[in-house]
Amino acid sequence: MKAAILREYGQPLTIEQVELDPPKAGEVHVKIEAAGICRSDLHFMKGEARINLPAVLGHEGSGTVMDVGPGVTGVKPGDHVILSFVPYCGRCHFCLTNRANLCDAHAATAGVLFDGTTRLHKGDQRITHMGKVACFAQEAVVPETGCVPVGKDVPWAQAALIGCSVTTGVGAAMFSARIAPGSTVAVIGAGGVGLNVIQGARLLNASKIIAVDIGEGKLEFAMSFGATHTVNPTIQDPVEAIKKITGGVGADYTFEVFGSPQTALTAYNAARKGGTVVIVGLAPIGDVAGFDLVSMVRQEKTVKGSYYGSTRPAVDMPTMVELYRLGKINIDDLVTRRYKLEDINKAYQDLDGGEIGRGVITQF
Ligand code: CND
Ligand code: ZN
Repeated sequence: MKAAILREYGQPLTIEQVELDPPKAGEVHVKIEAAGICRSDLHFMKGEARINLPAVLGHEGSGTVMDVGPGVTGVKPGDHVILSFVPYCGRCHFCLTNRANLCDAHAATAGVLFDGTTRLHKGDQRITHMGKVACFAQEAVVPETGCVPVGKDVPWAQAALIGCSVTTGVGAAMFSARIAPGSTVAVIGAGGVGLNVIQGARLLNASKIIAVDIGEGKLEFAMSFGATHTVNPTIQDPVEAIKKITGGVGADYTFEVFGSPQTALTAYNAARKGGTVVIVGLAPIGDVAGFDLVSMVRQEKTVKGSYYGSTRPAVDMPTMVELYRLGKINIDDLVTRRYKLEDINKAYQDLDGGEIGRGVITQF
């Protein structure tokens, strides 16, 4: 089958024919129908994050079940599924304490399936599966717990986005921050994930929702997802601007959704006394942000990370699907560009070049 392969950091992906072995016990063979263009994959392409190479990237996907390995009971051939990039073991400390997004068994087997091996290879050369999803390919073999069944009424691209940006962004607002009604929110970075934090804040009845982005087009687009105010840090100091909009105090909740020390510091400094700073963006490995320690103590600021929106994908993705069906979250307008798998490098140039919304591969 055809897949986009990352062979070297800093180099374009190459479209190649590779082999995919049949699913083993507890695994599912999926035909990929849509795959989202998320910045997390770009971090690997640029070497800002590390993965064993060669690798098939892609962690935001949807598809049709083709066949299942022994013991699989949750899905059957023909089912439509959203792929989760944190399949869970159901037995570790985190799975058993309602935090399956932090599953230990998944973390211990990064880039391979739960049994420690890959189904992807080219002859003798083993190929890494990003997030146990690897959906920049015609097909994938994934763990059963990485498949979330979805109704056939949900279009493929929209289902794929629930696989990362929607769940990560809306989840960050809903579960990581638990935004209280009437509170003020600032979101630094209004890309595919940030727009979902913004619409999550709207869903939770935040009052002022301030979108911060260096792209004017991004800011305008953010208004249609619920932003009430916009700030362009290339034009004005973002911390001063957020304080001004919030009556001089700063926002109750700030979200960093780009991935850099500088934007994390903006998020920290723009949070009000007693406020919560949620870090969603993945900064390049090794980067550190220096927060002022005294203000953190005297102002009791909370800084927290948010992985996969602090969701339990198996139960929270169906909630996202329902919110989409009810029109309470807008995924249709998030899908702004469609690509063929062959054009994946162009899709990533567009992402890095600041195109609005989310690109999705819909032709394999
Ligand atoms: P995308 O590139 O679509 O959005 C990032 C946005 O940040 C863009 O709109 C940029 O214009 C904007 N930006 C860049 N610099 C600045 C700045 N100085 N100030 C304000 N805005 C700026 O990326 P994405 O939405 O796909 O991903 C965003 C981050 O989230 C990225 O680091 C990705 O790896 C991470 C992420 C995290 C998780 C998770 O589970 N926590 C899941 N998926 C992606
Ligand atoms: Zn992602």
